[in-house]
Amino acid sequence: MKRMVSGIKPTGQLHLGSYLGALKHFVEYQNEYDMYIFVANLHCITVYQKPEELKKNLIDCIALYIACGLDPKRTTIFLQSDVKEHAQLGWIMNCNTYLGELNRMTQFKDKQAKGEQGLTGGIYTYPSLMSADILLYDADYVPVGDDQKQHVELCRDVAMRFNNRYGDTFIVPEPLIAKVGARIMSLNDPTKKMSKSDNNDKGCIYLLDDLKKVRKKIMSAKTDDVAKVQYDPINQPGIANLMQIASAFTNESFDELTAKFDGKGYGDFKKYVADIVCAELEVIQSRYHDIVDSGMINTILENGAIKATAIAKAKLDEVQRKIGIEVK
Ligand code: ATP
Ligand code: LTN
Repeated sequence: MKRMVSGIKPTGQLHLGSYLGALKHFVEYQNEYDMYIFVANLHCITVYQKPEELKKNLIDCIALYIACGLDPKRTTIFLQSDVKEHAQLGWIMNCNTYLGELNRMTQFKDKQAKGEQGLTGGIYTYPSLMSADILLYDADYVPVGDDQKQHVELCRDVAMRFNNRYGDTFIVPEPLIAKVGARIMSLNDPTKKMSKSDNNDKGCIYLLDDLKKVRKKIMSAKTDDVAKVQYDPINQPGIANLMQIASAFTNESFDELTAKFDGKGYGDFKKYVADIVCAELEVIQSRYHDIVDSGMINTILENGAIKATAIAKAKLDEVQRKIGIEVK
């Protein structure tokens, strides 16, 4: 069975972008792949988090994984920091990654270009930790949204370089990017990625948002005056984004959606999208509350950490032997 690894940062609440770009696909893949899905809590502290909020977000994140359909019997679910090997291999990967490579990462470059203050060393070296997250598990595939493709490509380069220097050690993983939903855009600025770091709450639908609020955000999503439902991301980015969302939920093609709304207004189309999104979120939210009440999360994390550690430890031991930092 081929193996997959992926992580989601528990910075704030999970949103429709992380759901459609990543989580929904994890659920589909878990029948066919040996899945390792973790909460990337070490990645999220690259930006200051209030400790009490972070703790709540961690619990919500795990509860939402399960509410969205991840099954702890089939998928190993764990907290990144519970498997100490991530940080340790992260350092070794950092020592095998060139400054030039880190300097090319667009996520970091964008933050610098925007003049964001207080950027930490952690944000800069974040891709090295991400390489470790993946390589520890001999993952064949890494299912991610479009914005993470460059990081997975860097991980491939580092893995190949390491294998050349020290002999075959790592499987060189491939990013797995969904055809639909890989880049869900903000509802009020469809030229920007939907993101929890977005300051404007109207653009982002959180999985735990009140459903009335969800409907309102979709109904007031920014569109255009072309007045035709068709897939034209350049001239009609708002409508294209809503079509991506609808298609990711229903599997309808863009042509099918265009035919369905031929001669109808944007109001009808938005109502359709709002109905689909709210129906699925309603189920997720009700499961989420049951999971939080059940107290099952600690047991899931304990079991996940035991299973993940067994694999990660063997890989780290092999790496440490090969690079010569051990005496035994
Ligand atoms: P944010 O920008 O909201 O802080 P992020 O992308 O930095 O989110 P995560 O929440 O860890 O961080 O992302 C989890 C997964 O969801 C990743 O695979 C990421 O590529 C994907 N993802 C995040 N936002 C979107 C989006 N708007 N559209 C599609 N996929 C997304
Ligand atoms: N960098 C990712 C989160 C992440 C990840 C990973 C994804 C951390 N480690 C390993 C896939 C594999 C993000 O910002 N969304």
